[in-house]
Amino acid sequence: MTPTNALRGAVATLALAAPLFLVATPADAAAPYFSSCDRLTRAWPNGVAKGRVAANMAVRDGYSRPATTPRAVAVYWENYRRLDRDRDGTACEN
Ligand SMILES: [Ca+2]
Repeated sequence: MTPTNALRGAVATLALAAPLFLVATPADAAAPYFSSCDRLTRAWPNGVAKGRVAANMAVRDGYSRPATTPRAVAVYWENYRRLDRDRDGTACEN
């Protein structure tokens, strides 16, 4: 294989592989907007956290364990600007 053919092969391989990075997962589906913690906690009673570390911190601080499923994390990132006022990584802890 000449260097040019090797390059073409590499480019073709990348072109085939690239779409694999674009496959959407369920967590990527648009997360719902919640205008208030009152509304968010109807769906997520303990609030939502950006990850397990933040959830553990909420529990250490005396709150119920917030949800950290992929969907809950997506909900966190969609709503944290309004609903995680103290920016501790959990929205609507209670
Ligand atoms: Ca918070």
